[in-house]
Amino acid sequence: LVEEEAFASDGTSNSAAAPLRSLIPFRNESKWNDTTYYVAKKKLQAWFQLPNEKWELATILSTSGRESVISLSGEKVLKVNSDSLTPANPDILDGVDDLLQLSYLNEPAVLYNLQYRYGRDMIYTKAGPVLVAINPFKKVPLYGSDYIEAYRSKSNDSPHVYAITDTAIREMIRDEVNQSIVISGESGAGKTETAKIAMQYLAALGGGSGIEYEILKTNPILESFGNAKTLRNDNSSRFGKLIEIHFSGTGKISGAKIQTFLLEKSRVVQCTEGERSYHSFYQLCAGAPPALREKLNLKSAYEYKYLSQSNCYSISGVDDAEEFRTVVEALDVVHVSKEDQERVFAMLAAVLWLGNVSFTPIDNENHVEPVADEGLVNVAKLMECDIADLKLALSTRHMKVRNDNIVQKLTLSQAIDTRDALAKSMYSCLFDWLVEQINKSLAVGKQRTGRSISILDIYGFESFEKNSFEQFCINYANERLQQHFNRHLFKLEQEEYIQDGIDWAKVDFEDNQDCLNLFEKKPLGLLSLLDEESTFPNGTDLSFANKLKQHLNPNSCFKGERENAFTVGHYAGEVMYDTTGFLEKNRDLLHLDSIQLLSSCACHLPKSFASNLCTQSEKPVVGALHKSGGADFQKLSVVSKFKGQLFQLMQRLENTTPHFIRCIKPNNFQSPGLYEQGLVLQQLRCCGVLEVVRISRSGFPTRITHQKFARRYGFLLLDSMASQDPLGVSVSILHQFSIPPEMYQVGYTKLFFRTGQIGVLEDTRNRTLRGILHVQSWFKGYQA
Ligand code: AD9
Ligand code: MG
Repeated sequence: LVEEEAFASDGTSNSAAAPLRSLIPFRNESKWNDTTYYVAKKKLQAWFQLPNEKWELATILSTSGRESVISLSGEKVLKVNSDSLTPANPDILDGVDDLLQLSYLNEPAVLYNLQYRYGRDMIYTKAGPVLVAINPFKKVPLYGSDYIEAYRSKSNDSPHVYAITDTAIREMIRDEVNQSIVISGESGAGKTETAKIAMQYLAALGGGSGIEYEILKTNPILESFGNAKTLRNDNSSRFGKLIEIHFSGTGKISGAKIQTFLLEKSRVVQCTEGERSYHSFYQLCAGAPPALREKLNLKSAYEYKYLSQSNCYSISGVDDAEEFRTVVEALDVVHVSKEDQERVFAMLAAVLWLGNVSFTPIDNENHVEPVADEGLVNVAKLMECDIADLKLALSTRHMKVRNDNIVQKLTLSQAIDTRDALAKSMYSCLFDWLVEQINKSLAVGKQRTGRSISILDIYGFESFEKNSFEQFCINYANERLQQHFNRHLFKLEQEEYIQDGIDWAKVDFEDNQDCLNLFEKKPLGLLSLLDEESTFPNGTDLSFANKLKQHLNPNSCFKGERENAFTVGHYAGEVMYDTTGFLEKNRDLLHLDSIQLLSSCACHLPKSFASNLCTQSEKPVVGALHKSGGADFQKLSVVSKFKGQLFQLMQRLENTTPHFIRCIKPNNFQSPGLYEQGLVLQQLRCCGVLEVVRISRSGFPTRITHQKFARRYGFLLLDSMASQDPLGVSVSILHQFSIPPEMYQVGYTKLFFRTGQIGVLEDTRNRTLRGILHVQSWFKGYQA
């Protein structure tokens, strides 16, 4: 029974990945070299895309012209357009541990291979030089000292974070070059866990001095202060992190240094229903011992407005009180004194109490002042500042108009903004201060060789329904990292061809330079225009959007059709950004009055926050700090600072041999065993895995050593040819089966094939084997 072509072959239906598709031409190999040849054998398998975009394995029953008859699972038979079929790989390639071993490197083949492995708890797969890690969302038996030992001794060579880390160590020692492990992927994909797994391996192999223990203990601290429960991940890192681990001449860890990027500070004062603010707050509220509790006037989490607004206090399976003890223990290990720990907790409590400060009208012009209640009293006490100063800082603002210093009273919304800005600043300064203390404790010892391995755990490309300033910065960073990634892969590919004596025909290579120019060009790039608009007192999010349209429309990566929004064509897909809030977030203003308040505190922590905020400024403001005049605090805009950090990061990475790990989230439910093809495919595109595959495929992706090739196919030869050396055998096989010369290249050690060629040979081999088996069984029957 043949059903009429029931499915549209262009797969036009609903998919989250659909918008990305148009931008990334993933050239499916939908053509066999010679279809009739295959179909004659009636065993050809192909991928057929169902209307829901899922791929299903089909057997081709017959083909004539543009139409083929296929059978799907469940005996369903369909007549379809031959163009809607994509070749599938022979069974022997099921679950190969490097995607590049696939004969047909198309999207369904890649998806199927990863799924095949994932279903067997093989969460790691190589894509050439890149390690793909699919989040298992459950404990998998792949870690611990036995596994570490197996990778160290090379008795296990299946893909693993340990294997990548081991390679990094070996190459650092062998080549005397610094190494980096660059981990990316979207929220919840497993970057932070992967980074910790790599750190464990480094600590196991490079341990001995004890400093490795301190390094591992930085994780609970940074996760407490920089991670939060979000809708996507119960332990989402809200900052980027680079940890540089240094080694001594004997290969032992001698110290480390941590750099962090762009902490999401808005979370301190507002977060979405169902999400939490930073773990540190809940841990303190749940775990502080009675004496500390009393000293800080601590209440339960739900009594603090900053924490109660999102109506989410706990995380299933997590005991915040227990976590608090872990953090305190870790702070001890990295030598933060008990007194300083208490000050840190006082700052956390002060931030919480700030959120409870409320305001009351003082005149008929909407001006307000803080209510002198428990909240205000506690903030002053915890910050060790004068309550009158605090009150003033939260209700007035010093301005300089021409040459006059005037004091402006604040309206309710201005006062709330001022209060929240102070809370956000205090928290992010506290975070930076902790990182600084950790770095002091981990400071590289004297016997350093200057060799290091850096691990980068940074937010991946983000594209949501609504994208704001945060996504803008994150995606800009990813654009930079993608360029680094492409250049490196391209270089590696080139090196392998040259090493094996093969012509290096230039493969076409998509560069993202145009998109980077769109961001970085001066004076007419996204970043410059944003900074310019941010310095105009009358600049608004709308005027910014208009300015972009006015200047950037000719750029092919830019579209600005809508009001208050613009679209960037990123390497991973188009993203529309809503400009609402861009200017304010980029300015990130903290009034001079607030900084003065911090510097007036008796406690050394807020004092040091104030001086740190001053050193971030473009202009020296030390003088201004003591004047009552002066406008808002002048400092580097957020994007300028971020761009600076990013350039520094790229420079550091450029001087290392990179190793890439791409983490993939198989479903949005944090649930084990569920593999959603569409979601995985979208991420494979975004994180450049398909780009690796594409770059490799544009050349000769299948590589087999002459030995292996001769062993597998040698028996197909006529006797006279089979006795040669492996290279000779390889060449004879190629000739005997008339593989067209443009389909392969013969290297010194390996054969290089175009996509699909191994499928042809495998088929011949199988047919011959079947023939032999048939003869054998006939022979046995005859004997009996
Ligand atoms: V985010 O961008 O910081 O929001 P990450 O860092 O990519 O994100 P994370 O490492 O936090 O994700 O992983 C999310 C959760 O997945 C973890 O809390 C674990 O529950 C789970 N996970 C990730 N990797 C593994 C693993 N190798 N084994 C078991 C894992 N569980
Ligand atoms: Mg993380």
